[in-house]
Amino acid sequence: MTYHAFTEADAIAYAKKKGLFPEAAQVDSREIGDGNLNLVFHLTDRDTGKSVIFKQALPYAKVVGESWPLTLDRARIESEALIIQGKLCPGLVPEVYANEPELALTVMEDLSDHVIMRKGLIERTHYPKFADDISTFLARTLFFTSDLGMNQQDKKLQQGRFINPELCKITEDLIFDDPYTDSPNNSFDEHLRAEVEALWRDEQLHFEVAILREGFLTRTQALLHGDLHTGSIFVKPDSTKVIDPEFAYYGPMGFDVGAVIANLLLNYAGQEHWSRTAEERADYRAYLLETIEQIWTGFEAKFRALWNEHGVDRMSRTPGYQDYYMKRLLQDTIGYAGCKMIRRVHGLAHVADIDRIEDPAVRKRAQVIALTIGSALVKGNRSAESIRFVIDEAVKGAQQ
Ligand code: SR1
Ligand code: MG
Repeated sequence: MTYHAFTEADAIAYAKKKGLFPEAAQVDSREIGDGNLNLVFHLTDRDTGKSVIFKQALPYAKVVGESWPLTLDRARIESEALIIQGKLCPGLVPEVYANEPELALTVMEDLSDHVIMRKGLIERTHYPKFADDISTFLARTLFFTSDLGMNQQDKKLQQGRFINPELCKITEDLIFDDPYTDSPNNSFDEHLRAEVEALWRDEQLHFEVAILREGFLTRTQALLHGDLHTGSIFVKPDSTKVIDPEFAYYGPMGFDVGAVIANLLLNYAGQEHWSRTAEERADYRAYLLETIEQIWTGFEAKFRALWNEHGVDRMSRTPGYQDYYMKRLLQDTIGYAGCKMIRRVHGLAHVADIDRIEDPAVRKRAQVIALTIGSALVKGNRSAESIRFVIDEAVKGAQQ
């Protein structure tokens, strides 16, 4: 079948043709995609309740329109990455039922009993299993796709399947370039102009971003998810599912760990509004910071254990090397977390945690908190010694 963007009716017809539902079934189809790039259809059989998700890539970036063409190959990358992640972390990603490259379509498990984590955090929900689950996901996917945990020739071949230049270019521009200059891609409230212009002039910040950008462009440490924000994570109090790895490519590990931390901190900034009282705000912020600390400590312990037990590289057992590697990974995590916070305040794509705050004065306070913490993380990344640095900067950032 040649590529065409599905309507809700097309999705039903295709599902029946492929035998996912009987021909006579009464199937409801709803387009529910609220991301920046793709169509997502939720299909349910009215009688049996059986449901599946169809995710279809559009040949352009939905958030901008047809003027921004985008490769359909990202659907292949996404389903291949999901399959690799599913093998390494059973239960932590949705099951892929089918993949149709010509239609840029992936058919996968319906996760509607979960909620998108960004929404859950805005509602100040606690997820007691999340830190353990996401640190497992990060440790296992990053370790076993790296030269530490996989045959180094196989890794190079695998890298070839995940070059992903067009989606990397989005990241290179939107995260590591546009926010630091007067780019037409930026979009921000006029009330924030002075803060944004100060950031455009901040050469110390630009110097650190240039180093982090170089890492993103040149370091092929592990197969990354590549876009691990809280809109790419479905949660329930007892379950975590990572979705949407269409940005997957071989890059620096800290980029994925930093993405999770950044998005918890964006919600931390947004609590200026979402918490109704000072006490509620202090409680939920403490929960977010505790979660960040648990994610890093859990990740580090699991990654070191995998290294000690399954390391394939003789030289990586050289005394002192693991400590050196983990410290650098922590510093990268902190630097990338900062970049990922800053881009969501005045770059092209924002986050609901801050953008949905209606009162401009409160929204501005949240934006300034996010920019302050983000800049501190970027500027301090190469001297940070522990995850406490992030916690301390978050507390300071909220005190202004
Ligand atoms: C044009 S795409 C904008 C953003 O959406 C995706 O989720 C990525 O974060 C990308 O940077
Ligand atoms: Mg996405």
